[in-house]
Amino acid sequence: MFEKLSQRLLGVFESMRGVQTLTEDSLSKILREVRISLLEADVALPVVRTILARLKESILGEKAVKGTSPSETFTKVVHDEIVRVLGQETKVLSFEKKPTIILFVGLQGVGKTTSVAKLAHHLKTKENKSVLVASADIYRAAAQEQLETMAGYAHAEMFKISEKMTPQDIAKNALKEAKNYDVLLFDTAGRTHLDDAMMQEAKDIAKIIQPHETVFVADAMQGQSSLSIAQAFHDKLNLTGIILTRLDGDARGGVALSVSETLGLPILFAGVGEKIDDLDVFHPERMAGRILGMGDVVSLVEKAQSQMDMNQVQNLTEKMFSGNFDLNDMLAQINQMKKMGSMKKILKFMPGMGGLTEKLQDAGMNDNTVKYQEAILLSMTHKERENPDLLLMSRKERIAKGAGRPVAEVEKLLKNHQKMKKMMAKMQDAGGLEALMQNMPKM
Ligand SMILES: Nc1nc2c(ncn2[C@@H]2O[C@H](COP(=O)(O)OP(=O)(O)O)[C@@H](O)[C@H]2O)c(=O)[nH]1
Ligand SMILES: [Mg+2]
Repeated sequence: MFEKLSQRLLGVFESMRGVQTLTEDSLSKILREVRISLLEADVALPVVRTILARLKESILGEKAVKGTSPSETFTKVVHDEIVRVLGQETKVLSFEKKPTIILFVGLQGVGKTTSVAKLAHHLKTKENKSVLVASADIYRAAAQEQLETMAGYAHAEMFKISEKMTPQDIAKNALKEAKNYDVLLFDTAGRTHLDDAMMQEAKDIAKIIQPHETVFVADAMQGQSSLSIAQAFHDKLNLTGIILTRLDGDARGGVALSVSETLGLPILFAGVGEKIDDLDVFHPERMAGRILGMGDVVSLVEKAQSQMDMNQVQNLTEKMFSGNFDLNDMLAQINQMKKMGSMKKILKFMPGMGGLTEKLQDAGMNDNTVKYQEAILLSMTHKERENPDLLLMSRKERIAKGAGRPVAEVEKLLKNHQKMKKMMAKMQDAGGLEALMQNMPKM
């Protein structure tokens, strides 16, 4: 869905090729191009303004990095900004409460009922949760059957309503039944337009079920009108997150780039089709990568930066030796390795450390596996990388799926991390840090 925006932005970067220094003039010309790209993608005007202001600030603030062209630096700045407007971090739902109650709201036809069933499927298969679904839609003739059928695909239980139940009755009774489940997903009726009665009903339901998450479902194809509707729901219901549907369509993507920034809410999931498993966890970083289609340039800039900035290397090296080497550091190290060439190269500079090269190879630290390890690490949350002991089997499976690697590889990475930690201690004993810094060639 971001094809057009992708093409335009890539065109902007392309036009900067060969530019050696960025003048005030050329910068404002380029920013104007970016502005047009965003507006054409149907990004909301206030969000476009925010993005441009921050881009300008970052560009002017960015130290000129020797070895990178303005085009490369600019690409990285735009990438980082897109990650930011998409919500920065992947938001992971918490299921500490039992049952965890999630209320779905939004206009009619946006994909609420479908998303309830998809999320039920996701939670059952990826999170191993027991799920009850319920629908307060008593208005549309087939609404209850629709959810029941789709929930059936997910093998989730559906709360059965009896005749004459009001939406409020359904809320009360479904809540009672949900005591035996990990999660209650509560679907509501929508109207084709904003409507006081609909809002009041949703408020009544929220008051009864006291949801932990109130999710607004928005159709990415509907463009900017979704934003004011979302805002109206937010004002009344205190939304906690967004599900964007129809990202498989040919929408221009503006809603995705506007909704999180406008409401200050995370996009939790993206609907990417009509089938039960067409629901993806929304990763801002990966989405930005997809939009720009050029993660390589981003790391290229980082590579040059690291080669120029020995402080950065020193910081990481110090961390390596600190004994608190967690998976976030491992990820940072993988990034460093990509920039620096390889671990071997670093070790070569350290007297007496040559032998460790093989051991690192044994521990899986060769260039081929690094790519996969990075994918696995990126599929974890920051917290999980901080404390890998948190990782239960179900999460490991999910991480494996997210990274497109077998679970055994996730397990192996965790073991390798333990090994590395030990190895770091060994290096410290050899007085490696100072030796490393002294022998580092001037780059
Ligand atoms: N292509 C596509 N269609 C979707 C998606 N989500 C929902 N739909 C379709 O949109 C239509 C309306 O969905 P529904 O869940 O009934 O919307 P509700 O009125 O908000 O409950 C159905 O035909 C769904 O199959 C999606 O992510 N992609
Ligand atoms: Mg529905």
